[in-house]
Amino acid sequence: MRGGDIIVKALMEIGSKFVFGLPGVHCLDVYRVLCSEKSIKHILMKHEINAGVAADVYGRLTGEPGIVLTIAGPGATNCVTAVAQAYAAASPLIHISGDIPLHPYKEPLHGVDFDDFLVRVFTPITKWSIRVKHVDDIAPALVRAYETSTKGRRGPVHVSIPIDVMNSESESPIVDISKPSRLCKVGEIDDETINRLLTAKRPIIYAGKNVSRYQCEEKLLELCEVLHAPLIVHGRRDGNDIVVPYEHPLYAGFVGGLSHPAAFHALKASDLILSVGIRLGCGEAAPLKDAKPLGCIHIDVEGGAAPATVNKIIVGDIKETISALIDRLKSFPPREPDTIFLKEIMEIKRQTAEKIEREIEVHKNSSPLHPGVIAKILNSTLGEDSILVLDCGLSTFWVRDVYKSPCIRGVLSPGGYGSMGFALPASIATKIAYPEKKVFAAVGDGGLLMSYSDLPTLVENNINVVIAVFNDSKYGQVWQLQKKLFRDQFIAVDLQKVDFARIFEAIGGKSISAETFDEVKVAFDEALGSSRPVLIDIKTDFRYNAPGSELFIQNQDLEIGRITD
Ligand SMILES: Cc1ncc(C[n+]2csc(CCOP(=O)(O)OP(=O)(O)O)c2C)c(N)n1
Ligand SMILES: [Mg+2]
Repeated sequence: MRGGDIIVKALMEIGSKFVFGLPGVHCLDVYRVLCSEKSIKHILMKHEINAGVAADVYGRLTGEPGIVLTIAGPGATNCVTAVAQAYAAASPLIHISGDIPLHPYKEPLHGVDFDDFLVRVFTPITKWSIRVKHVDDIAPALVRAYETSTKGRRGPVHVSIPIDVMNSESESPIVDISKPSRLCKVGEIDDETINRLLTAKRPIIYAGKNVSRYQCEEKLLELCEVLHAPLIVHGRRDGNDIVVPYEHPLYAGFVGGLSHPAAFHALKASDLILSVGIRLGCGEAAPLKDAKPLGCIHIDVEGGAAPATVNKIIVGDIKETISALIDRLKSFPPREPDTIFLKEIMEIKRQTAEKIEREIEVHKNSSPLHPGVIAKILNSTLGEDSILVLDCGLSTFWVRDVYKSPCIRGVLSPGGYGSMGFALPASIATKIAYPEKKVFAAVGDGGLLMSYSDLPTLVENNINVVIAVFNDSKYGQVWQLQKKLFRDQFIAVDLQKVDFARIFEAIGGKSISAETFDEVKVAFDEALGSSRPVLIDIKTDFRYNAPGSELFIQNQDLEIGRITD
């Protein structure tokens, strides 16, 4: 067996069904095997960053590592942004790259001066980065890669395989590859924990992205219902880390760099926080400092340095631990809900939505279209069978603020790393992971210009997603920042008017151009009913700042990172 055979066999053993990749000389031996091995489908991406984003999103949605395959040097480094984003998003991903030979000259093809430079590039943005030195070490490395990326806090790993290692024959007769177990213990729930939860007057649940990475939003909501506890989730500018049905009577909203007033009130007025899937030691955990007077009970897949307010840490598999907690709680008489507290939160939630609604209503017939008006149409167009994928920009902030997901996992966004160019490759992976869902991507013209090398991928594979381009010929979000900070002076925010509809037509896709409310509505319905990928090019206005900037509570320290102590 050659290196390529071992890699493909190992991928099959760990259950991989898709590889997002782009070939070249340093990884050609894998492609030789993929020619005949049909149980793994290779999706040819046209830029490695898009391949990496697709693998990240596949991992986020399925809990199984997304696989990205690149050549050495430029192929691998083109993937850096995507891998870093997967790390920030705790997304399981295995990046396999070809690599320069074991003992190269300086400046070899696709290399620089150090034979281990890729290992070093990927070390700070992965859970594990390794250069495999012998063909017999490939299988153990990939098995360990699987285990590392899926255990505890999930994340990306990078395995680089020098071309001479990949192209050599294994001399050992049996290549032992077996999928490692992912079993994680159930967290221990003691009587005191139960007692505290049942006797607190205003407990709330604060949930972070590990809930989503372990696909246990349903269990989380059940826990909220058993405790009559409002749910707040960690959120980002680009969207929330966890998505539950917006109208759920216990869902208050998000806290983070921007906090929804209802969620903020819930946090401040609560007397006990049950935090679930929050990573200790990072900004996500900062709201735990507000846990007063009874402190915080914390459940996650790993421990860490906690603020003094956290007085109980339970480490275990999130789903199993929540289930065990629900079972214990149900064996006691239910706690009495604090109806005044719950009503207050829901009233603030209602009023906030109403304010956003009023602003949109005023602009319903403005031209070019207000991004919020477009976002509102989505509320009546998308449903429980849809996943909305956001990019990063002013227009998608509007969608974030206006769209009310009717279901769990109904919205996907880049997360804290916040890279533009997410929505297109993410929508490709979303449709591959959930072929039965309708997938709708909302992206700015700037975001699409960063990723549009993979528009042909939609057509080639007939991936029937909808790509809605909010085309304002601007880096709208940066224009808004400059308007506020530079007193109406602007630089580097104008974009050439690009006719994306014609570009997509030229690639062989179906396009619709829309400029009015009615045209957009008709276009959305038509596109969502199509069996082909459809791009909708919508002329939009960049002059309306997202409501979040005024209505939501801003915390600069959490938004950008630590500024002051
Ligand atoms: C890779 C990357 N580069 C730069 C930025 C900074 N940035 C954030 S939003 C934005 C403008 C986005 O423009 P567009 O996609 O057209 O959306 P709009 O704001 O116009 O709606 C920029 C440049 C970023 N987030 N990611
Ligand atoms: Mg724009």
